Amino acid sequence: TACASSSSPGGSGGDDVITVGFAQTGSESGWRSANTESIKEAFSAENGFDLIFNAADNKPEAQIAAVRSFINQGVDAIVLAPIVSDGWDDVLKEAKDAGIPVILEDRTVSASEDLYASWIGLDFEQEGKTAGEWVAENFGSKPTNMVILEGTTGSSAATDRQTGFDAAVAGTDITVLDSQTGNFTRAEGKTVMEGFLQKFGSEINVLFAHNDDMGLGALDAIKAAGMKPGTDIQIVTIDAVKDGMTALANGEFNFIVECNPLLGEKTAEVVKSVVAGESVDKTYIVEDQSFTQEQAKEVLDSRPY
Ligand code: GZL
Repeated sequence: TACASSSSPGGSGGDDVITVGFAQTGSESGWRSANTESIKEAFSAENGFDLIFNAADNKPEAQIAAVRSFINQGVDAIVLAPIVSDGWDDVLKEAKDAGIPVILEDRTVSASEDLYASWIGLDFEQEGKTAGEWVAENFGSKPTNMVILEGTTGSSAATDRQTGFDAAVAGTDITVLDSQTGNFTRAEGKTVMEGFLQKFGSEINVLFAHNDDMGLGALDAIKAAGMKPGTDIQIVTIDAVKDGMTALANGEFNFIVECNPLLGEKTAEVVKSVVAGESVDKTYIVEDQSFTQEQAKEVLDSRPY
């Protein structure tokens, strides 16, 4: 005979264990690794969770399939870091119909907000604006050519960072020679930067990379072209992961805007409230900061990720 099922809709643990399906983007960057670690640490057994983890290898269709699988497993809640903003309406409706709350962390979706319980994220538009303000302050008054390594096409992180950046450099004497996606990865950042260098070479004064990892990939291409990163081409990035902050401290990057990946604790707190039927805010934005080369030297050894 079937044993008594747990009190939660489909949780596989004991009565008060919360079974959570976590649909992560993949492992595309240093930021992502830190984010995954933060979530796994917060959704531990000793914190009362049974976490089912899926990394979708940066493939939106695989991530949708993962969420559908969590619904079929009857988890108590789903945490989702959506690779791209669009395409979520159907599967989020299925989760809602199954009575399974969805909590977004990191990036967000374009679907109607009644299809998710809450979003724990970052102000990507402000991150882009802060990066753009640095470029405008340091280059805006003289003719300046720049290239841009965009994040994953269609992700809220890339879209909103670019929106903020564009607003900050509007009206300056800065020309964008080219802007292409490097999909937030080092490898693609390097390849796209090689293309930029073949086309524009020493005409390029500034590189804006939507994340450290693409900027780190670009470093290899810039050096291979016989140019000095941080001097011949000044580089501004977003994330502030250890390798990025190291490049900033040693003068290869010029400015980094932080994007805090440590979202696990807040996300776990919100999941517990939602599962307990308590009301939660629709949005929780985690604070960011920014770093110059001098500031990076000061804090490098104490950075948690
Ligand atoms: C931002 C996050 C982005 C990071 C990248 O919150 O979605 O995805 O900036 C990561 O490093 O790949």
